[in-house]
Amino acid sequence: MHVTISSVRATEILDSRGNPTVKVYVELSDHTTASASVPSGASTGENEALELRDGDMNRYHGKGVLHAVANVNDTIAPAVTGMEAYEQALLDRFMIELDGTPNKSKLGANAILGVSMAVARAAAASQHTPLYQYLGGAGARRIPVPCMNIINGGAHADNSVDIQEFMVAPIGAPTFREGLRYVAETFHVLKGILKSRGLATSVGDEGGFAPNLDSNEDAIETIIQAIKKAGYTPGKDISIAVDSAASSFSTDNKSHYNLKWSGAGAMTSDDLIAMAETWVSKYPIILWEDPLAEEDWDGFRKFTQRLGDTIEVVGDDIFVTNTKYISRGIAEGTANSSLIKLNQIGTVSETIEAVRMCRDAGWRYFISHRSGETEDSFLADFSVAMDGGHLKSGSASRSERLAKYNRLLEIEDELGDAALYYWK
Ligand code: 2PG
Ligand code: MG
Repeated sequence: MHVTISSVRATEILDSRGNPTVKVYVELSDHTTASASVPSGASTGENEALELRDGDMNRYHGKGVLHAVANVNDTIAPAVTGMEAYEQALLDRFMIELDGTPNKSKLGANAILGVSMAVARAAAASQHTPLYQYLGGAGARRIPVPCMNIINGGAHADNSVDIQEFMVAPIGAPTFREGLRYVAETFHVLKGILKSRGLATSVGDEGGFAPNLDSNEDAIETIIQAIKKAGYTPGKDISIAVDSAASSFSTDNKSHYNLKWSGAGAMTSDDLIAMAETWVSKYPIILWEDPLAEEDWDGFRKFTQRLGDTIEVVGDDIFVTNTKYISRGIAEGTANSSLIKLNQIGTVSETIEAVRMCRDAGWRYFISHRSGETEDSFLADFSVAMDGGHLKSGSASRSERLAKYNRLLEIEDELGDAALYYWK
């Protein structure tokens, strides 16, 4: 059956930080309708696809997205109307060519991705198939381990912690639902511990607490205390994942760093690697993202040589979900996993290609939200479709974070006995 795109329309909405973003509505020839909203990062990689912002200082301090909206309504919509709705790869390829730049800077990755996601969702609905099955096939039945970011630092919070994210991963839970409970309970216990120490329990951009701790290491020790107090065994029930987002405290984007917020001061790549080795030997850390800055390819490789057999080493800002950089990483042994963010590359199909490249190389991949999010839960379905095994969608507060976790609960219920959940 031929189902075609009959209309596409975009509008400007606000994300979880109160900044404008793009929402796209699609209608198909069989009258199916769907919409999708685009997320936005704060600690962005230099080589990400371009997020088109108006720069008009009279609106939202320059952050408006009316140009991106107009690009959808005036350029993309007329061009894709009449195209096959089920041919996601062709649609995405067509939009990439319509833009014609290497980083989607003409139409904006926010414009293109909104259409790409909305069409995928509409196509799934048109086939009466859940989005995770439409994108992942009948075998899509593994629910990812939720890596819940319960202490926020770096560019996501105004506190004394340099490392951007400290996540808890319920690796020993029997199901996603139970895993989510393990880490949500840990989040609540952590709140009590912070309170008892007279520390702030207000939250950062991703819903984790953002206290002024004594040191970066204090964050890990406090989390371990919370895991135990919640009745779980660190390393068995719940392990720890870290995202340094090291570009945000690098002074040259290469090999020099300044852990400025905590006051720990200047460090080299080698110092950071040595610190990580100590932490990994002392604490139940299973994953470390962006331990070094995005141009520190040598440092990254050294880090992976030293710790890659023990933990998952994830590149985010260095790979920006782009097969060009991931392939270099694979060739050079830069990491053993890539972060996967839809808006870093700008279409659903290219994101799937990045995942495929990781899988083919025996790498892992870590599906991720952005620090600026919306109530859209596309990511939850996407993570199940990609069989990624783990995702990060922030903490157990802020509804834009929970929208994804709640959708995963729904998917697990829907799959019933067919659902799989495990850390590997
Ligand atoms: C990251 C992300 C998401 P941002 O660094 O991994 O947690 O942050 O969206 O700000 O890039
Ligand atoms: Mg990151």
